[in-house]
Amino acid sequence: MGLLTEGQPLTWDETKQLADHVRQHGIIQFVNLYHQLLDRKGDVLKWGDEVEYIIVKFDHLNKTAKVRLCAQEVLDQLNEKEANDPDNVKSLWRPEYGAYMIEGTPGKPYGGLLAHFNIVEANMRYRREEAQRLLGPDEVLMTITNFPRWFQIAQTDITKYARMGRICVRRLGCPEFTWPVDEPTPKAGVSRSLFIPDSAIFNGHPRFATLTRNIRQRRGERVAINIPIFIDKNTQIPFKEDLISVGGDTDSINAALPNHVYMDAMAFGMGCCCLQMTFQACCIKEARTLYDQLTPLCPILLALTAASPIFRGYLTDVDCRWNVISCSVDCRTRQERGLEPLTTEKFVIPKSRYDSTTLYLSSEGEKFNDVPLVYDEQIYNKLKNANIDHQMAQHVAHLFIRDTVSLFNEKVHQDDTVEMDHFENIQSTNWQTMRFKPPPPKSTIGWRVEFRPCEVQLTDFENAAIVCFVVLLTRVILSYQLNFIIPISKVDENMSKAQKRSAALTEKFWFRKNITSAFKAAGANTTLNNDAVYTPMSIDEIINGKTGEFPGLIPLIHSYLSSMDIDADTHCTIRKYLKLISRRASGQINTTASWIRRFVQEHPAYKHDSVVNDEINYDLLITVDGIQSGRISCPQLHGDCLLGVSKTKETIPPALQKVYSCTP
Ligand code: GSH
Repeated sequence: MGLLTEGQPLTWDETKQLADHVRQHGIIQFVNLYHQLLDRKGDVLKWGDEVEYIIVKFDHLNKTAKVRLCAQEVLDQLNEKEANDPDNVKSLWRPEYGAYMIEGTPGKPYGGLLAHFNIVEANMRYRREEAQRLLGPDEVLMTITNFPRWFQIAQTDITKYARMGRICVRRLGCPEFTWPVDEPTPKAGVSRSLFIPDSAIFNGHPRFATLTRNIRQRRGERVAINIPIFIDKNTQIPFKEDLISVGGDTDSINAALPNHVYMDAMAFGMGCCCLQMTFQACCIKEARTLYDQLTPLCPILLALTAASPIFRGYLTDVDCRWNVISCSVDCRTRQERGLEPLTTEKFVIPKSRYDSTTLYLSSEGEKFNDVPLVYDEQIYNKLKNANIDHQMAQHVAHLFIRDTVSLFNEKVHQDDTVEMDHFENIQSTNWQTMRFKPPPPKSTIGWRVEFRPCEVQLTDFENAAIVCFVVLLTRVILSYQLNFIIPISKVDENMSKAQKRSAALTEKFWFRKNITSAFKAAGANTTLNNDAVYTPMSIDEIINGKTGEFPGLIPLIHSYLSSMDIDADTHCTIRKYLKLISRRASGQINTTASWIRRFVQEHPAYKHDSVVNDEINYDLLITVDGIQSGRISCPQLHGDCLLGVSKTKETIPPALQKVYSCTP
């Protein structure tokens, strides 16, 4: 969770009037900070994970599961410890978009010791237990990317009620997926969703509702999310729901595509959970390198962590949340989406503000920036005139094509020499696969990058495995000077592929052939569209390697680790993590998405009509609870990787603290 400005939110009309003010001052703030901190060097590797959770309430008598709208109460208690003793807490808790979501991070960032890999999972477990203790007896904290069964329109009821002449009198369907139960309000409130009540949005802070309202108002209509339905043998084709029966208007009817699951609110996207990581680099140059080198890995990690095949109670043809969130915050007007000629807007903008990065920032990446960049030229010129280099100026001028979508009265006028809120305002609502983060003013924190694509996994073991894998990759990238850069257009193509059903097994991704060529050599000898640079590879080949052709990321990590002195417990933990990643990549074990899909398809109550009904939803979540708590073993998801687990600890033994350092 980034910026959480306190205060009184302005209306959308007021916010819109101040859009240029925010941009102008945001740029001044960035320039001031940039020059103050450009030469900041010598920071050490620090990193941390962020896990998002949802709270589920079970009704065992009626076999239903609902999202429990209690995040505020839970956070109030969780935050007490931090308020009393901020330097000595083992976890930090923050709100997220849903009133049923919370986000947890370790109390302090981890550092360059290899032994830190041995405490990640234990800390995740600590967090899970800490929050779980505050919940009711039938409530469970879950790391599932998406709550499966939101509002569903009951197709059979439609005919029944039509016959009774009551079609518009009663809302048809199943609005009872929140606890407390609440009704959507299609004609009032911030999201005006046909399906989700505003009470599902976290209301302990005005940011989330304000973003929801402003995104809708800026766009000029409700957001529209259409995800292809998974067509099973009994799926009703064409699949088209009776939106009028749930209060739909012409806009929603026009927005809903046939054979797609239609969703109309920010909650469908930002209400999903992910696993993020942030890395502190030693200096700005290293941060730019990491930003670029991790960019081509985003779609690969998205496919590998795919965990969301169900949306609004239907099996879909995608495995990931990414496009759903992207559409759920797509505030572009019709002109900006290229649907109408530009008359009042400045730009046609190809992507939503939640999307993949479009620009490499390092000198090695520059020539691979092959996607025409939409950026504000005036802002670019200002930045250039302030001695910001071409790529960084483009990057910021690109972020700043967006309007602020959340502004607070108290924050309109700021001291640009010391504050950064206007910059952060735009930065923190550009939700891209990677985020380049300048050091906050007056802090000891250095230049950082955030890795944002991963879907959250069911167990702490899996989440720790992914975190450790990505952190180790950053070490290997820097130590071996690896180069993953391919044209950014190919990364975009990979992002679309990564979300398809079973992508981890069936898709081929553009990947750089020779990743060990030093930057200079690669820059000098290769041209953009040269087949010599990149080639289609399966996730298995990328992760595990292909004899004689590609070394594979895991073998590279093993080779890196073989030169390090590691204690036995840490070594054992890392090996288990890498084994899990390796087997997911090879298809020996399922991705979370494939496992969930299979669970639904094999459930006796599934009618092969793509519908995930209450009973399946309940059984799925009960099983997830069993798996994440270790009561149910799931070889399809974990193979034998969990055997003998776990030697992870909550603290590092003092003896190990001095010995190992994996700083390159
Ligand atoms: N849950 C999201 C995902 O699955 O990718 C990521 C979290 C996120 O972006 N949350 C929004 C936010 O603004 C909530 S509206 N977070 C703060 C930030 O990005 O600085």
